[in-house]
Amino acid sequence: MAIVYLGIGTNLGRRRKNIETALRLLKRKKIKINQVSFFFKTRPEEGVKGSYFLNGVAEIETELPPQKLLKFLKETEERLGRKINHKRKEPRTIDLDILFYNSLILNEPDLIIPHPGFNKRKFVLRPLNEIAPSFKDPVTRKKIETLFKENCSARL
Ligand code: PH2
Ligand code: MG
Ligand code: MG
Repeated sequence: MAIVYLGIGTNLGRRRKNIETALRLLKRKKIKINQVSFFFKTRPEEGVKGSYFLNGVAEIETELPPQKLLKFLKETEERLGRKINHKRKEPRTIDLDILFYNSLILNEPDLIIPHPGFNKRKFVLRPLNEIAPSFKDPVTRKKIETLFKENCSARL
């Protein structure tokens, strides 16, 4: 069993409903949802178009290896209306990103774990700090609460 942290974001349509549907679909694949953070409104960053996001994170437990989990997350995004070959900056009904997979460090063309840039993103660190402050980033070996303080607290 792997403990995985997922980043969840939506900035199109009925955002709360999108999140609820996504979580329900995850459970169907024998994915256990251990914790879900609060979701909060954020401004689109990094050039993403459209209006506000709802962002949060979830801690799940799964037997799926990373690539199979990625495939399932993409299928779930598609079921919620996201196009298969979506562009990076398009608004999205749901975006499900693998932030951490145990303490794995993975560098594959289509899957990098930990998720690149997570430690600069307030919309990830803030909810992650709520549910997993003591989790250690395997790259910097710093706790989430430390990364949160270093990168976010001054700008909250
Ligand atoms: N995701 C991005 C880029 N920009 N901005 C916000 N506020 N929330 C996101 O989830 C987000 C973003 C890439 O997927
Ligand atoms: Mg993303
Ligand atoms: Mg994504």
